[in-house]
Amino acid sequence: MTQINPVTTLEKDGDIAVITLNAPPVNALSEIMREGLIAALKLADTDASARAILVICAGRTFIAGADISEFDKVQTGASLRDVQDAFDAVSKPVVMGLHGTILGGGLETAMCGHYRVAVPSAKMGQPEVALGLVPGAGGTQRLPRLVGVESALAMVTDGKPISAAEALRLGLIDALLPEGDVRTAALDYARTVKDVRRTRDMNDKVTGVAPQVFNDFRESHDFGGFEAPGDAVACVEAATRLNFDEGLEFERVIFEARKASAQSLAMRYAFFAERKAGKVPGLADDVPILAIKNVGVVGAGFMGSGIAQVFANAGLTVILVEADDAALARGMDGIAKAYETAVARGRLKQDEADARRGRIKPSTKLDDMAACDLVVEAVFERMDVKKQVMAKLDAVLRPDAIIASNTSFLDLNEIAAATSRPERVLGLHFFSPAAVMRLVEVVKADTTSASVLATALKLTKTIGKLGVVVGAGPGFVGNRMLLARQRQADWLVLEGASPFAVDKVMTDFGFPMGPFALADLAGLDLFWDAATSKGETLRDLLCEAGRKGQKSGAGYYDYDEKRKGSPSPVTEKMLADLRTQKGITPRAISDSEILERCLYPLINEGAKILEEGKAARASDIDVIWLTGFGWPLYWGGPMYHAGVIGLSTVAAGLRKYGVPPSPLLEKLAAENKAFPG
Ligand code: 3H9
Repeated sequence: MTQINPVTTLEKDGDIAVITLNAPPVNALSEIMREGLIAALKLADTDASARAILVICAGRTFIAGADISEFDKVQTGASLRDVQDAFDAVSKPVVMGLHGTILGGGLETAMCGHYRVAVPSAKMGQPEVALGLVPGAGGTQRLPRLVGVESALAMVTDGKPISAAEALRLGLIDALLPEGDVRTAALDYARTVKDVRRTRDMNDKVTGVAPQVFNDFRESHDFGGFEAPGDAVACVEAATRLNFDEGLEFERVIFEARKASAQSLAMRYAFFAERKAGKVPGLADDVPILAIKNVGVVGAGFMGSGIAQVFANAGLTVILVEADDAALARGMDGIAKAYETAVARGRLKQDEADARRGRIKPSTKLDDMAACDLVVEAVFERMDVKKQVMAKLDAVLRPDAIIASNTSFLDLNEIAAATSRPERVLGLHFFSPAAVMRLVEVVKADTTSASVLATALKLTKTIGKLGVVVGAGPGFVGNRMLLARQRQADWLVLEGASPFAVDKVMTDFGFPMGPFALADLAGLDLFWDAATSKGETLRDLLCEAGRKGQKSGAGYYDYDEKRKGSPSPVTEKMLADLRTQKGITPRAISDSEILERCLYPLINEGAKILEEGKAARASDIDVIWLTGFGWPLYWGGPMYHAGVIGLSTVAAGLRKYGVPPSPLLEKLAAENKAFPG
């Protein structure tokens, strides 16, 4: 065996030269990998005793893409273009043996080989759009040559990987191998191949494609504010009107422009921010993790039922407890319906749905939870109710069991103190709908032990969620910042903006909905009490009039039977009356003022959260807003975006609108710095 460099080996197996790349964790195609691969291809090609070449990767995956961390640096050494040229120069058949996640530059490299074979569990795709990029190593030119324009357009614009079976059907790979050892099966395949077959020379599927195909595709797809998918379409289109080398050059120019774009910078930041979020400063790697097999959920309302499904979907047995039979039956009906819908929409097979549903055991007795390793309470959001449930759970559960609260706003320290085991209490703040939303704020009470925190974080991974650790305090991170925005939004409408204009500015910025549509969705009576309502705010007035949001058919907006909202003249009239009552003469408010007043106080609240140590890093706050609150990915998150605008601009804006900037924001603005990642 020849060790070409630390990550590349070349060896002979009979008359096949085997190149193995080995750069854990995901074999990203960094400079050393590119150099090694090129050198190995050259050497294998000159070996007269080798009839064909097999390229495989060690570890959990074939190349998962170009090395994203290199994109911000000046590129040195061999480029991915050099890699492509090296493949094109080889005079022997090259087989690519694929397993794991063959993504981006990984798939592009695979397509440089002459034959591709994969195990059934392999997944492959061009996810560059998720980083604000287009494929930049020939993907937009080779993919349509293999799978045709229609499938290539879908893959480069939605970025979703396809299965190996689908890849075989489309012509992206040549054979499915048995699951397991790729090397042995791919070697067998390599022994059968005879000819060199370069993808660049396969022009059938890109010849004679009518330009209308691309116009139709553009017209039938809405990419929202994302720029990259449209550019990717242009690159695939280029494959049908330019020769291969011209097409490559066209793609290269667009890739470079995209790499330097604000959107791609923000999306690459978000990629690494998400991965950093799982690493908690001060939490040692060797903290004991407790085994969680049996879980319980108290409260079978919408939230509790959703959380129960999340656990059941991940293979855990769940006891779902509700106080009375009727409420329990309603919860279980809702769960059954959710699984039926999943089957009807083809997202789940019937037997899998039945198995998941069967893992949720209904009960009206907390005592049935005695064997649970962890219980989440999802009861009514009121401190006295929460404390009562916590105390009861404390009495029923094993002393080593963990109790988690799903409170979204209440003081977790007070909740933990209602038990005799405050070190085993924490918050697991799921977002609604729990089965869909990836984010879970893992709330650390002052007393929560390191082991309990580490266990909860591991659990969020097991159930396919993204756990971000936050400190206890009203609203934790996400809702606390949301409240800062809502306060400004409420003032804006009193001063003269319509709620619908505020929402439009937010949706134009890229949020899926604005603050008032969001409030309607959550229910306007969430923090409203008829007994104490003073009728002093628009929300009070709406609730008093029975307009409690989407669920009651009206809130800020009027809703039709399909829950589609339209601006309501009733709300406008209530608002006008409220202004008169308060002696406010409405003024015209510009879109830019609305935008600044909705964003800057939210950023300011984030700065306070950082100052108070309630979030470990600014990027954790960004991840929370990106995954839990619909912050547009291409703006990178509020704290990142503040850095792009400039913190001094944010501080000046806050002062202009009468909001004192936080000391941290002031300090960083004065030093001309951004929030530290
Ligand atoms: C591209 O290829 C452009 C080309 O078209 C043209 C170029 C000219 N680079 O996610 P995980 C790290 S763009 C560098 O936790 P998983 C990651 O940061 C790229 N690092 O594991 C983490 O590091 P750490 C197209 C990368 O099992 C560690 O690996 N490709 C890269 O949950 C483990 O990652 C993509 O967009 C990378 N490309 O998921 C694929 N990928 O341990 C992006 C990962 O220090 N990657 N790392 O925190 C993924 O989607 C997932 O990482 C993957 C594994 C599915 C592969």
